Amino acid sequence: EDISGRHSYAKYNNWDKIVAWTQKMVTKYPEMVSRIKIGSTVEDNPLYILKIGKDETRKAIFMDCGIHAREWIAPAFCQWFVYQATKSYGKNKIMTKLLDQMNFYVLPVFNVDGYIWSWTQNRLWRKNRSRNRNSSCIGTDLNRNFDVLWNSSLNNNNPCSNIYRGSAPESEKETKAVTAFIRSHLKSIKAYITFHSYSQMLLFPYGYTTELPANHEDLNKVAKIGADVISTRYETSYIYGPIASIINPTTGSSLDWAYDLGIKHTFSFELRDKGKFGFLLPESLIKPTCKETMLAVKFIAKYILKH
Ligand code: ING
Ligand code: ZN
Repeated sequence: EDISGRHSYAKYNNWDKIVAWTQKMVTKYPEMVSRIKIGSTVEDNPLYILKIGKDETRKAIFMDCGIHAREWIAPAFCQWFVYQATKSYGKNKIMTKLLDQMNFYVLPVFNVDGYIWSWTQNRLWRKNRSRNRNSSCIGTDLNRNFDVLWNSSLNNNNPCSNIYRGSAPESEKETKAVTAFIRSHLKSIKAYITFHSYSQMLLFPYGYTTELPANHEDLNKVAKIGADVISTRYETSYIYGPIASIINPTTGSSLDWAYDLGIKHTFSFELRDKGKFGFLLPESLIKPTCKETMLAVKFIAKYILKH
């Protein structure tokens, strides 16, 4: 990958470029963007959230990208989202209305240490980079580390597994930082959206059971329209449904945790593609992927504003 050169929305950006970019966005849009350090990683990298919008008391949507290191299209989307939101404020009617009435909290890279590792050492790394007791294997799967049926027999307890749950619920600094932030903003946060790749799916709770949540009809409707709207741009086909039935039963995920905490609209995107390139999605597909995804995210935001 190209380590030199400038930040670009049409390229994958390494961590240093993303950090510089967060600062640039604050400088460029001081009225609309602020950077919040919610914690740091094992390797002492900062966890930054960009807050887009104007004040605290309104509705908010929390979005995170890059909980898994190798899913590079996800951080690329979070950057694109911030870029489009700020750029179209005052120009695009819908985005202006959204930003006038709600805040977006965007965590562009959740798993910073893993992301750096995927750039420098192992492109297909998934977990974070924390050391494990009594094992030489490294890393916890942050999306199995949340305090939601963490202890179930479904959740993997082998530190060498790619889906290792960690030593305890919220054992990881990254998980703790995110849960603390969400808990302390729970009054305003009306939706939680987490971005992964790949498979082209729009998922919602539950992962931990095949039982349906109380507002299933509502979630299913929003996901259906979200998937439909994605297809309008490039005919990209998405499937949608509850994690447990669409993928498989999964405990300890951020999506279920946020839902059971009380955020009744939680969604997980599996972005492009369906496996031709998989995690190694070519840079030429970043923009189209971001553009179509933006349509669904805007739809969800509009829905949240109305309800
Ligand atoms: N897939 C997700 C994973 O963590 C997922 C699927 C999403 C499960 C949300 C639970 C909640 O396994 C990828 N590709 O990481
Ligand atoms: Zn993932």
